[in-house]
Amino acid sequence: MTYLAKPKLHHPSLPVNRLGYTRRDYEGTVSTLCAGCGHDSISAAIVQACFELDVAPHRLAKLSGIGCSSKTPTYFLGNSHGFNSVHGRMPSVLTGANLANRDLIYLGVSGDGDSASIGFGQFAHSVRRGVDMVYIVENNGVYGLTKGQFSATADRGSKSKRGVTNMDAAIDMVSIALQMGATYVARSFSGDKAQLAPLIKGAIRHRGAAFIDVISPCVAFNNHPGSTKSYDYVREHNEAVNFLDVMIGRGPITTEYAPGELREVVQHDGSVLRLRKLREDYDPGNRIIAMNMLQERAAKGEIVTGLLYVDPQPVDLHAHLNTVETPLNQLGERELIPGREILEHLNSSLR
Ligand SMILES: Cc1ncc(C[n+]2csc(CCOP(=O)(O)OP(=O)(O)O)c2C)c(N)n1
Ligand code: SF4
Ligand SMILES: [Mg+2]
Repeated sequence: MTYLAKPKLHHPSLPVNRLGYTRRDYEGTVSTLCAGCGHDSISAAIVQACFELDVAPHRLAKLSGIGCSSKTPTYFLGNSHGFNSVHGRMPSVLTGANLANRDLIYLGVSGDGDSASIGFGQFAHSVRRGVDMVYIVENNGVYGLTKGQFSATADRGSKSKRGVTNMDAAIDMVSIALQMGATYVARSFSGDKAQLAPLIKGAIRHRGAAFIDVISPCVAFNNHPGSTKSYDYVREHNEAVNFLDVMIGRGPITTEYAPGELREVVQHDGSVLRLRKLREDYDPGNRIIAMNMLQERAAKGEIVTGLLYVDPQPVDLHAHLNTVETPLNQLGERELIPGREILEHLNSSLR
């Protein structure tokens, strides 16, 4: 396979972040996806989020499964760790990597086929275990890579490009993530980078299972009238409940916000999620309200977007398992060879 590298030359006036990197330093190779594919816009939002958060590229690991969506990690964060796994198996590979080295940021990128069909069990269990990760599903309602079969997230009654009606019930990934106990749950649209990039930033700073469902139209197979995952349909039926800003340290509140419209959530790591409320009655701190609203709106054919739920004090898998703080590859001889006495004590406790 050939990958097209982008030219290394950077314009000298490109802005740099606190680490001295330009946005270009967070890009990958040239995308081979169809022109206009929503997935490329998600890659651009990931690049923006990592650039703005001053993420050191070597401190991030990107993992994926199989699909057009799962190919995208090649097109962003070219200087980070990467693992392109088997179809539907990204969550278990990510879980293993995270258990071995808790010092990295884990970004799982998957598709609706990869996560709602063959990998549905893996998705559900990684979320219910509270793996500290950012899990992004690039949701186009079809298997794009294998030429447009309905996926399990395709809405009942929606039509394929050839006019066939989908008769099966849709799996709503956001509802499942909420039910499985994800502690940061959001939905967005690939065509709305201003909404999506801050949601990714908030998820990166979250210390628990963060899930983002991004509706990402497939221009080749699912962007026609009759589809509920087309650019036109999503633009017409999108209802954002809030708009997020992520502040590292408390910045002053700008005049953009009218008093009463703002809700601040301080996360475990000190970052502040500043939510501009677009709906007065929506509380992102209440899992039940989020689940009810999603169901009500879905019944009307509406797509609710924004930060739907956040628990600012999540408890992740490492805390559940009481694992050692040090990444396993940094453990020294003293910790790994505890001596005869401790070993005998351990063995006798297991007899
Ligand atoms: C074990 C296995 N089964 C089936 C396939 C064929 N396959 C490749 S990608 C894919 C679906 C991809 O759909 P999705 O995750 O939605 O990604 P998209 O291409 O739509 O972004 C399938 C079924 C495979 N590669 N491996
Ligand atoms: S087939 Fe669909 S999902 Fe795949 S690259 Fe083309 S537009 Fe994107
Ligand atoms: Mg898909």
